[in-house]
Amino acid sequence: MRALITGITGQDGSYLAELLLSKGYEVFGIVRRSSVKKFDRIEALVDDIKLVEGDLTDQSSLDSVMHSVQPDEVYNLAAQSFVPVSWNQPVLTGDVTGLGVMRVLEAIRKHRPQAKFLQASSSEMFGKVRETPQTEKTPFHPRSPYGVAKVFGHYITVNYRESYGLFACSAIGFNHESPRRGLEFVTRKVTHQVARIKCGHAKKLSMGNLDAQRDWGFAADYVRAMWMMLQQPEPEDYVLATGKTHSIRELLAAAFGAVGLDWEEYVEIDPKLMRPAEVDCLRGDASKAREKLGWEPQVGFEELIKMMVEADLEVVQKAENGIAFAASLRNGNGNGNGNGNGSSKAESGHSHAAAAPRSGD
Ligand code: NAP
Ligand code: G4F
Repeated sequence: MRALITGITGQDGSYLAELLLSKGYEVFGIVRRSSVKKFDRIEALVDDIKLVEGDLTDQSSLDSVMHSVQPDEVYNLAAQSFVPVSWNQPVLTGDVTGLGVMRVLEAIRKHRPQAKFLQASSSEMFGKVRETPQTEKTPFHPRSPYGVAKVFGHYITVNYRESYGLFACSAIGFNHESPRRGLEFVTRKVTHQVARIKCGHAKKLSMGNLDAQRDWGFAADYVRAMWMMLQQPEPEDYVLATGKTHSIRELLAAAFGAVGLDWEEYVEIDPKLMRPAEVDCLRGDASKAREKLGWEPQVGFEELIKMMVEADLEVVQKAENGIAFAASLRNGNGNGNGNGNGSSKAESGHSHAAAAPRSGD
């Protein structure tokens, strides 16, 4: 079997690539041209996967990839996925996160109509929720340009299934996290800063709305459900969620608590981090996925946050070691041992190796 993943360099893409390789798939991933290659999350896999250049804003690149790869399964995980950026870059977000889905579907329709297609839709589509918990039947009321773009992506997936008979499915994913989560998202922002505070590198954590509530699960569980969706006899849409909701305050308590600190001594509110329109509370009902796919998330909230804090403590300590090693080289006494054990291959071999912090995060 041959799979094509858009967004393979992202959090979910890296877990999905690992899962598909473990099942014996030949895995292709679309990557964007960039002046600097940022393949941190898939560094351990680069010898086992095939990377092809393309961009969701460019139809011709998607056509040519689809024509040459001829995949059996296509997973569309690529998106401008950070909600606040969607207010600053609404047109780009609409182009990539919304129209990009249609471009991938067009490429499939023209060059590989027998391929099965998975769209990574989002609980952000429920936005100002009409009912709780949210199911596949709950009406949408998105609250950001990102959410609006995802509604387009969802309905164009349904439409290509109904118009052209494509095996096209929409996975309505609630928030899912991991040590590989981008540093701008709230869970990773918190766990990474907790690690920095614990190691003495920071004193404060600036936060936005502490009242928001999310249904948080573990990313590896969610990509497993995406794969299961494409193994069904019929293409259908599924909510993927844990069914449990926690507030940002509870997230802070869990993360600081994991290293024996009291969050209230470190957190300050920055009004600039409040959103123009907020999604107050999300809680998903994944009964359909449980019953039809036999899917159950394996990792709960407390375990997830503890895993992320521990991974970030490692990230911060490795960075410290790297700085110490560089200093020892400058001073002429570096021997490559002890503090300087910074082999990137070894690091990325860690099963949930966290993405290294990037400048500006
Ligand atoms: P992520 O870490 O932000 O990854 C996004 C991926 O999209 C990256 O590989 C990125 O490539 C790629 N990308 C961005 N713009 C592109 C473009 N113009 N052309 C081609 N590739 C492009 O996101 P994630 O958390 O893994 O989420 C995966 C998908 O699930 C996204 O569609 C997201 O909206 C959706 N989703 C996520 C969650 C969640 O909680 N994680 C929940 C619901 C839905 P670069 O590395 O080059 O930037
Ligand atoms: O972690 P977040 O940025 O995730 P958000 O906006 O829920 O979106 C994520 O989940 C969606 C699924 O529901 C995905 F579709 C989307 O791609 C992305 O993966 O923020 C979570 C909550 C928000 O209510 C936000 O206002 O945390 C609140 N928050 C409070 N302080 C903060 C902060 N969020 C961020 N990023 N940074 C803060 O300082």
